[in-house]
Amino acid sequence: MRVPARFGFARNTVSRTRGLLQGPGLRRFLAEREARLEQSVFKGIDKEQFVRTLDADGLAFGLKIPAEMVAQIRQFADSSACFADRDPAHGFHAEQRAAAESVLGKPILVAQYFNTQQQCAAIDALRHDPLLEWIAARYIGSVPAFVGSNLWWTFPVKAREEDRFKHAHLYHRDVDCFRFFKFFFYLTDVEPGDGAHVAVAGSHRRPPVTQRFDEFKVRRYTDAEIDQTYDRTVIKEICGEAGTGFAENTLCIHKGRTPVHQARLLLQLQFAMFDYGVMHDQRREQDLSLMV
Ligand SMILES: O=C(O)CCC(=O)C(=O)O
Ligand SMILES: [Fe+2]
Repeated sequence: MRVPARFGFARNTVSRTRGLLQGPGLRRFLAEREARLEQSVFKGIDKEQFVRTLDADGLAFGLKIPAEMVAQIRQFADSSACFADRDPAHGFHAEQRAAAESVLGKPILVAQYFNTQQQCAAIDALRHDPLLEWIAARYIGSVPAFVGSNLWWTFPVKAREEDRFKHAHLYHRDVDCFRFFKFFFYLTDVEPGDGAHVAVAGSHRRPPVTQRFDEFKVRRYTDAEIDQTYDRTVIKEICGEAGTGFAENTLCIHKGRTPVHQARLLLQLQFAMFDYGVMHDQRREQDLSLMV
């Protein structure tokens, strides 16, 4: 899937065909969410405009989680173990990061929670929010598959280069499905220096080509390659207070900045045309263990 999905014509053909086959099912799905829109926690969003912007720019802004929901997710994070480098054997509680780092013998750049949707009611509510599901269906053009929630800390550390590479702190694009996108929500205030997500608006339609066959490749890019290819005005460093949310088709060039001041807690909800079972955070409890 990831290989054919690198080709624009394959992405468009598969999306259109599936949209046609699923017409009635999609209309029912949209109508059902529209009937429950007042239950959404997101108010004052022009949903048609949101989807048009997401389509045109690969990025759409303006979502905000209510403060009490932010508090519930923070509470979940404070009371649960996170896992260094997303490794189920490397669990620790965030306030014990220093001890975990001495066990691992390196700075911890990223630590992720597991089974978040099952264990945190606020995350489950967001995943089922009628506005988010409506946007997903309309954008994907067929009944959307929810493929996973992911909640992780990015810590302000002198990270190893291999960890910055592994944890997407170098520019790249994701080729996860024929049609897919992600909602991102900050659960901490993110100002410059706090590990902002950076994305290049419009680059889902215009990948950088600085090497031969680049349009079909999936690789990491240097900052210089991106700065040379795109106008500064379309390179967006996305900041915002806790609760801020946006949607991104991560075929757009993007990266996480390595924080230098505060840690960033981020929730991501991903929707796609198909679920290949590789983006979710579900792990068997018996496979999880604490380091400290
Ligand atoms: O941590 C970030 O902001 C980047 C994450 C990323 O590359 C992704 O979610 O696809
Ligand atoms: Fe990514």
